Amino acid sequence: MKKHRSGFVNIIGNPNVGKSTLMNAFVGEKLSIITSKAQTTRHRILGIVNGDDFQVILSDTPGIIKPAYELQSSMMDFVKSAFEDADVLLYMVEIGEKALKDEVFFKKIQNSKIPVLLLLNKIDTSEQQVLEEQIQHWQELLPKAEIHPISALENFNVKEVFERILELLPEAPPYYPKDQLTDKPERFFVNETIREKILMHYKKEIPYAVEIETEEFFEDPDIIRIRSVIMVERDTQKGIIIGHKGSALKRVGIEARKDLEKFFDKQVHIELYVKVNKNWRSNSRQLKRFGYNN
Ligand SMILES: Nc1nc2c(ncn2[C@@H]2O[C@H](COP(=O)(O)OP(=O)(O)OP(=O)(O)O)[C@@H](O)[C@H]2O)c(=O)[nH]1
Ligand SMILES: [Mg+2]
Repeated sequence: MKKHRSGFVNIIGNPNVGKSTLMNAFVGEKLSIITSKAQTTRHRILGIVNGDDFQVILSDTPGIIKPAYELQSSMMDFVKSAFEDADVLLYMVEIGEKALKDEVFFKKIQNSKIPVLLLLNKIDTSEQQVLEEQIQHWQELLPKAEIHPISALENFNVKEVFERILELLPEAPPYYPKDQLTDKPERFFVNETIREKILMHYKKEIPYAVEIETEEFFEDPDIIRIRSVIMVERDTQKGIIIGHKGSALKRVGIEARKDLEKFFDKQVHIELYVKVNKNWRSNSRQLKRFGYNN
């Protein structure tokens, strides 16, 4: 009989390089939201891939930044935790990038005792010669890392990386039940889906000042009824979220509902409210309530 392999495979890297896109590609479900804006992911999200003789526990993490307020410090705590329990590190960079902007984290990768796969992402946007230069650049910076050029978006080389991960995982029994896909509850995915629509439709600081809290999640046999609050930091932001005669908020609700109906494979009814929660991003009690402080 084949031995069972299991372990933690943690994806880290700069903002916007494609970490969440890759995690979703591995899992085959949209567990993490994806947008073209930096700092889309705020949490550490597990995506579990199960097979008869393996369990790969992937972690998507926030992009590495220098924190300017407490929410961002909590986000970086999630990244730190991902360094601590990894069996394999997936360090993701995108074509054209030179190194992690945070030197402390970069040194950790350089000195890592566990296997590091450097995933050079978005190669669909690059030419062969540029790709070769990039590979050489990373080989010099991280001589111990294995370099894999990929396109998470186009699913290029993703399967090969997964096969390599399986070879590197230790022999171990599964950590989670074999039918489990993630560590996050249903409400979390509701919150994230709404936040994705806000990242897509509002400009500048607005998405970064928003947090979602789902107050009700009732599952009837044929419909899920949801009520969520969109929290902003200031009164002026509340008006912007709602928009002229409520039109902007309505669009968020409609688009979130469509995605959630796909996600839960069921009809969804969603009610959205907007509330001001002054400076929640810098308030540790509020952050804890929203699940940011471990
Ligand atoms: N062309 C191309 N675009 C990609 C690829 N992978 C991801 N993207 C795009 O890059 C953007 C960021 O992707 P995400 O997966 O949200 O990146 P992330 O690293 O999780 O970002 P943060 O959560 O903000 O740190 C999105 O617009 C993706 O569609 C790829 O292989 N090729
Ligand atoms: Mg992300």
